[in-house]
Amino acid sequence: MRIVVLAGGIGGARFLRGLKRAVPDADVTVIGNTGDDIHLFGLKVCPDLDTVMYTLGGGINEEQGWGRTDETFHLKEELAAYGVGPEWFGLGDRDFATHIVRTQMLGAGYPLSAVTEALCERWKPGVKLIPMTDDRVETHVAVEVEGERRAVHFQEYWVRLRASVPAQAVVPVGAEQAKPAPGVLEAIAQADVILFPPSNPVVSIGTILAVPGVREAIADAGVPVIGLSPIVGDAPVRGMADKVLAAVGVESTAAAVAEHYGSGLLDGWLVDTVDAAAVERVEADGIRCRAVPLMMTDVDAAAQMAREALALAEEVR
Ligand code: GDP
Ligand code: FO1
Ligand code: CA
Repeated sequence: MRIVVLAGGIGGARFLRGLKRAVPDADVTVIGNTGDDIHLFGLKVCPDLDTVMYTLGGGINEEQGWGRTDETFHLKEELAAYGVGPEWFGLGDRDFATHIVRTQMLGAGYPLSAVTEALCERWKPGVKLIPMTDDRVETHVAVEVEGERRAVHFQEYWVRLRASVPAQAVVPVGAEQAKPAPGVLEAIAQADVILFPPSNPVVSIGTILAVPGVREAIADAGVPVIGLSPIVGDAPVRGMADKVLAAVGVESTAAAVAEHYGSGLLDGWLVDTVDAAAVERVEADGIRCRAVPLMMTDVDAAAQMAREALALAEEVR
């Protein structure tokens, strides 16, 4: 079975680990969000690609959900001693190596997709991980700080500001000109099922869908497209997705997120059992909906969610 998954960071990665356990022999292609990417200290950092790679490769810091296990921060401290920041973004020593290798290969002329493949030779994530595009796309957030409207990089909004200032707009800068990376449209066209894991609908999956051709390819693939809600009990399970949903005028409920994707894109939607009341509303919109446990408390729980998603795919096929 060929499965395509559009993934952000933590939510996407943890779901993928469950999917691999549920269907170990499936051929899984992951289209990763690169809108969170940031250049720091002259290095290209790809948080969502790395979170997927480290989580599936066994190198992730489990508690944090991002960054490396067994990490130290000597380099960051030395940079700070020179007064070189930003101090608000925690790059560890082990993680730095990934960004150095990536930046070196990009400098030598390799596209990000080839670099990602090379990094995955070490981590062996058991999936084909492709960035959504080889072109530069950077999510910026329009905020108002002290009465003045300005745009900040997504990481500054998320990590430094902790989404504590209202987001007025979320813009994937460069997306309109971006081309899907090699293999993205091919994987979608050849998929037996397409899954939206419980990733951020705006700044993870929304950004991938903003790359011209991706949304159309998914709609035209003619195979079940199944999503899992990242919103449980009217709030994000982790993080601040409610803030960026508000910026695009979507309420923070499992049903509203399904409607945001729409029946033109989604065939099936899983909500958590606590949101069972949403099933009727989602189905009224023409999207088949089931309420099942959606908390990824461990890999087995994530695997069970993957099984439910694949079962729903068979139901709508
Ligand atoms: P990020 O790039 O690290 O923010 O990760 P993603 O975009 O892939 O996923 C973020 C989303 O995952 C958040 O909106 C969370 O609500 C959601 N999420 C995290 N853990 C869980 C979980 O156990 N269950 C569900 N349903 N959603 C989760
Ligand atoms: N998230 C944080 O909240 N604080 C950090 O200092 C931080 C550093 C960091 C370094 C590498 C990396 O791959 C991810 C990192 N993240 C950090 C997570 C990440 O940037 C965001 O949580 C996601 O991009 C949000 O979607
Ligand atoms: Ca992310």
